[in-house]
Amino acid sequence: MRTTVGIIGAGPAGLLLARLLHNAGIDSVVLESRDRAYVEQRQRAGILEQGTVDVLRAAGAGERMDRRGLRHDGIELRFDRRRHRVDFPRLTRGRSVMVYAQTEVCKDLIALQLKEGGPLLFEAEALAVEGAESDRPAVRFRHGGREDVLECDYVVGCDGFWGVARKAVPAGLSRVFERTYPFGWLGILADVAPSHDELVYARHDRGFALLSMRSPSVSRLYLQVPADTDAETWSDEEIWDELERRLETDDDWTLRRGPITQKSVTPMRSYVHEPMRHGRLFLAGDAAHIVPPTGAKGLNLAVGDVVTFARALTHRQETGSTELLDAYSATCLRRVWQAERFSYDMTTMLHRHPEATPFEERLQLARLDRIASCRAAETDLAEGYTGFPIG
Ligand code: RFL
Ligand code: PHB
Repeated sequence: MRTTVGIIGAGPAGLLLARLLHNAGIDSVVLESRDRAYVEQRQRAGILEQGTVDVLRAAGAGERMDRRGLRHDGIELRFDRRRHRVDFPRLTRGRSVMVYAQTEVCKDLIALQLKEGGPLLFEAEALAVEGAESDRPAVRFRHGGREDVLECDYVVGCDGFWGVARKAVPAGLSRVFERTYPFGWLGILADVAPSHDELVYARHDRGFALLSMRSPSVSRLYLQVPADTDAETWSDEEIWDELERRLETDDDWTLRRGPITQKSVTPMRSYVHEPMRHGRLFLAGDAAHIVPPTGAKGLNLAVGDVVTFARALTHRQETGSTELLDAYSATCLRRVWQAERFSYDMTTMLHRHPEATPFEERLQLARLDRIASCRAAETDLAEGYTGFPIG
């Protein structure tokens, strides 16, 4: 098999890249190790930045999002039983975010790719990227019980944190910047209308809690738990009781309960692999970087990377210049580090660290109070949350 761009992974990064390249008249093949149902059901992100919404619309993938997605103009911060709303459009000259699940973005992009785009192979596992330094890189993969080779002009590793693409960068040329956290998130999906019309991020002495949603009738909620927690050790009633405690306020707000349809624990990590390019191998999305989910940035970063790559390759095809491809890693990393900083700040401001001193706990409250009382601090949060510019 031969193609211009070999894409490993059909998460949001790989699928959107295939769409952007198709729209630019550049052919690609997508290899995905899992089956279609798995990719379409994997519960993950829920918040699309303004820039991500704009990119999906421009790519012709925004039709269902515009019908089903929920535009949100703010979030609520809860601390000390107080509530503070951050109004995005007021602070950012009109920007907002969209609540539209990653699963839905993937379903939309898969349907478009199968209808209009190039090959998208499910249950096709990339085994290794070969010849990244040459001008004929290749992906060795297994599909239908057979090993095969995909020859490419470029390979883009969109295969997530556990993928194989990153391993093709020689150890001596890689630098990894990493931080793990001693806690994770217990996430639930529940068949009950959200108890608030916007997302609620709560700092509580017992730990962080987040109220989010998937639709007007489905709630998504998270609780900070110790990193090694087994989700099954929490009964449904214990989960609701703990959410209620951490989200409590001084007014008459109440938490609606309903049947829990899914629960799982997600570990938290900050991770950046530099550089994001080696020869003709480019890394995009979680394959190159991870942020803790508190800032809702992971999917949005993946979108920024593949937009940057598609622009750079289009520029190369149109002008013959490799200038933008050569700048790919540096261009992406600037935005990645801003998102790393934002996600780290949100995480450390809102979570209970098991070793935090009373002094550090007071500092967390002071940071929240600063956001609630100072427009510059609040604007900084609103700008970070609604997203940093791509490119
Ligand atoms: P993905 O989605 O992990 O997709 C990688 C794909 O590659 C496939 N793959 C392979 N295919 C072929 N051969 C191989 N050898 C392969 N190895 C792997 C995998 O099967 C998979 O299909 O990476 P991508 O595309 O970079 O997208 C990244 C996002 O999925 C991720 O950053 C977000 O989900 C993070 N995230 C959030 N991001 C946001 O922007 N907003 C949010 O609100 C948000 N909330 C979250 C999140 C992540 C969470 N978890 C579970 C980690 C909430 C949670 C709980
Ligand atoms: C979600 O709805 O899954 C979600 C929302 C906001 C976050 C993280 C996850 O910061």
